[in-house]
Amino acid sequence: NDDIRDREQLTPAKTPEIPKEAAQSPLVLVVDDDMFMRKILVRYLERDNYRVVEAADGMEALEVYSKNLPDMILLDAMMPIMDGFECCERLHQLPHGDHIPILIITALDDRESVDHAYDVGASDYVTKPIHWAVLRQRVRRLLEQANLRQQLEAANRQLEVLVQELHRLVSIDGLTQVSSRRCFDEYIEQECRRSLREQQPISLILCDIDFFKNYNDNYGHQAGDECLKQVAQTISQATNRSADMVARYGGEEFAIVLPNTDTKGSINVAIRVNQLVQSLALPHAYSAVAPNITISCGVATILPTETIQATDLIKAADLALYNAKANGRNCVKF
Ligand code: GH3
Ligand code: MG
Ligand code: MG
Ligand code: MG
Repeated sequence: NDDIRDREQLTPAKTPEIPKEAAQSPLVLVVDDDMFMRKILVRYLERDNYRVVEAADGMEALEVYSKNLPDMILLDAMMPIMDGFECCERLHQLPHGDHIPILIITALDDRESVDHAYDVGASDYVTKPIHWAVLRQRVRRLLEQANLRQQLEAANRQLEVLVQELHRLVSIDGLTQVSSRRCFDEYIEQECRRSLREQQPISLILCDIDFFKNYNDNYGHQAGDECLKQVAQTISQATNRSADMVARYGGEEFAIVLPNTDTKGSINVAIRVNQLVQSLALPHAYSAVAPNITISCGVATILPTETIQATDLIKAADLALYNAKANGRNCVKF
């Protein structure tokens, strides 16, 4: 029953239109223990411009597959030692094998065999004697589907890269490379909720550059931008826990979120930040407080409750910053 239904089709007058011109035509693995059957399949496929590799049994199929990584497989069901069903299952477990299209070719057309073929992951099923017109369309269809799937996967990977890039763009402040305001807003809410659950204090430091308008007006906006970058970097260096977040809160204001940090700890961080910025020694001849760039810091700590939350923490830090400005600048207020 390994016969061909229409032997005349072996030598058709018409030139085949399958497949289209491609840089490299698809590679098909033909697995059949019947050499005659194999040769006919190979001939048909080659006539349709496919490249073909062969295997005479299940074990050989696994080897040839791994060596050549074909684009699809025509797999005979009834073979000694390892039948097509087991071979199909094993092929899917090989590297790159999970989505390989497998077309099972068999004389078995009882319901159990058909179900078995699909259960072990065959893409499709054709019965012997082979109807070549149907087989070639199935081969083409399966290769098209596999191709579409690959394109879809590639598009998905590109999309993932774009989403990551987009996420980076909205999370990081473009000028200073610290976290963005948007990121800060999300993070402080999230960490306040965590602090509430874990009954831990959370602190916030708001830093504002002193007399920065004067700096811009006298040194120029570009020098101002450069100064912002350096101050942002310095503030980042002053924090050391991975949960600490430095963000650009506004134009020349930076926020430092300090989860699990009490008043004493956060004041220490603020003092360190204030001193590090001073020791940067960026000249600022137009500051009324020092001959170099300085910052004022407002510190606040809360132990969140159902009613005391992120907005209260921000309000308190903002008020402390106002006090630091009112108290002569270049200082830390709580
Ligand atoms: P104070 O000590 O009270 O904070 O005085 P100040 O001059 O720093 O405060 P003010 O809020 O009046 O000025 C802030 C300035 O920060 C105004 C604006 O030109 C400048 N600024 C805000 N964002 C940027 C920025 O992205 N780049 C530059 N170069 N300057 C900025
Ligand atoms: Mg067989
Ligand atoms: Mg300001
Ligand atoms: Mg300022």
